[in-house]
Amino acid sequence: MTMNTTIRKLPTNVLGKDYIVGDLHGCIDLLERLLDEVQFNPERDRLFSVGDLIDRGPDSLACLQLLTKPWCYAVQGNHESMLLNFFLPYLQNHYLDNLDDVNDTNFIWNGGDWVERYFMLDQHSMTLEFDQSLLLVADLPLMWIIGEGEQRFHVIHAELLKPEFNYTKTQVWLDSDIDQWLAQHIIPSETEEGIYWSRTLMSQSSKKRLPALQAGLSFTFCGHTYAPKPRQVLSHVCVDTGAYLTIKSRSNLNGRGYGLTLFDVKNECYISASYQQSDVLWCDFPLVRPTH
Ligand SMILES: [Mn+2]
Repeated sequence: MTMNTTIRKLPTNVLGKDYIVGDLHGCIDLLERLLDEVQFNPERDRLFSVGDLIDRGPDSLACLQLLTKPWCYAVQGNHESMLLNFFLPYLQNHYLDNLDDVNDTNFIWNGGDWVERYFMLDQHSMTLEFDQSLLLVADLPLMWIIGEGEQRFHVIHAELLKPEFNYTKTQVWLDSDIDQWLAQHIIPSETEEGIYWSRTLMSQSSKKRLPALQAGLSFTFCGHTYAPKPRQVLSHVCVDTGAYLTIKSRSNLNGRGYGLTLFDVKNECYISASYQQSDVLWCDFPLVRPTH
């Protein structure tokens, strides 16, 4: 169930920089380190979140409160979708009998247990600050389109795959399809869920090699499927590098890679911060463009 099926558009940022942040999952402190490092200017710069702001990490509510900032834009991830499904009866009735009644849902098992902190049993409701954030989540679009022509890019949570995708005949949605969705204010229902759930392109288990570039599709920043570093597949640029994984020391995370990634669209580079390193890592990431 999705509360909001909209697709929204913004002009190119001619004054400042646009940054894309990977799946936050509550890791607000890593984001603060990164914004400090790039000297983020809230007057001129913009921050785009690929969704999954909540669950698993230390402070999900603080991540949702980013949505009150005029410089922050986000899309709905599958975790926000699960949150909305979980609270759908509450959004309609403004009454919560008991959180335990719904504790067997996927939402709680996937890291949503943080919401229990904001439950007020005696009033059969959530706290005011939680309610305010929940309404902001319900208003999130599934996709942002930014700019025109060569400057254009998109922000989604997962992938822009057509339902009939297979590896021999590449089928991803193109700018022309997306422009139609925008004009009609709707994303086709058979596509909508894939935009925040699909892992076909980014799945590490996939042995098939797909080209970086898809003609006709502008750069599309996404998250959802983590890897040690960002990567480009069919014009999708996945910036989820598993921020929450670095909370606990894990042997397979030794060495650089993993953490929270902040991508600078204009300069085609990114920085990443992890709970296991005190310094941040800067890397160039030249996007693959069509050759003329
Ligand atoms: Mn996700």
